[in-house]
Amino acid sequence: MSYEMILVDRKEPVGLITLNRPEALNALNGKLMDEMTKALRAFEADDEIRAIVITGSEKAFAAGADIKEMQSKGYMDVFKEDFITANWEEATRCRKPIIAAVAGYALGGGCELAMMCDFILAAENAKFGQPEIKLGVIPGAGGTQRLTRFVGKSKAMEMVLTGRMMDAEEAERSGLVSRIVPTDQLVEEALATAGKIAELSMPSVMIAKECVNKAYETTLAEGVMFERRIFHSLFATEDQKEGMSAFAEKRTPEFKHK
Ligand code: CO8
Repeated sequence: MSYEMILVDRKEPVGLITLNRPEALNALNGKLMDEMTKALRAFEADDEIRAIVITGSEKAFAAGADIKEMQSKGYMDVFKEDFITANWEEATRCRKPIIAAVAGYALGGGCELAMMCDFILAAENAKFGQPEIKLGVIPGAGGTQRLTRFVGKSKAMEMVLTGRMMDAEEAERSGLVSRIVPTDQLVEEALATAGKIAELSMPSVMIAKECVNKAYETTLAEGVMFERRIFHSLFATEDQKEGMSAFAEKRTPEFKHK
């Protein structure tokens, strides 16, 4: 499949999607999001791909939804097309792990897209923000909800109400990103991290992701019970036998991903 606004690389067992609209700091327009949705679906269906990295350029992961594309829309336009659910939420539907590798600006929809991924690796030059308030709107792809869960009410409220950006240090301190890496090593480090995950048993990885995500959607008691039942189910996999036997035999496991 050929794409115009993203680059897609199969680096088995990792799939790499690079947002590639440099003239607009990777502003996320409908076409780019359609392409990303297709690329994510293709990786999801590809048995040789077991983890995904989404990245942008050194200057911008993405400077938000495309303001010029949105500016003339009216209420009935956005209501009728259910702007944005159709092509913005694929990252939240993927069952394979997705790492957002963020350098430069991750603003508005760009920050929201990064937060839809399973975790964010930040380059030293990363800047996160929800500046929609300065445009006379508010975040529309989950920013008010996900940012608040990541960094807590006070910081989320300040960022959403003022549009102030957070640098990588503050983002790490606040729990928005898992770690900071040198800017010129970001993609390499994200691919290496994704590669390590992809070596592990795929059913365990997919199920672990489901369990962590469940923590956002349920009570502690229900979440713990969900985890326990799912934990039990992994004893039906060949990989559980292999993983535990390999430990006992002091060798590296060879997971079959089943
Ligand atoms: N949309 C469209 N074009 C953009 C965007 C954007 N979000 N961001 C940058 N660009 C364009 C600029 O217009 C400029 O184009 P041109 O050269 O044709 O004038 C080019 O990218 C380079 O940008 P700048 O010259 O502004 O670069 P600077 O280095 O001076 O500044 C900034 C970088 C600070 C990132 C600045 O570009 C900026 O403030 N951008 C807008 C950030 C913003 O407000 N983002 C939020 C957008 S709204 C949003 O994301 C809502 C999400 C809701 C859900 C999604 C619905 C679809």
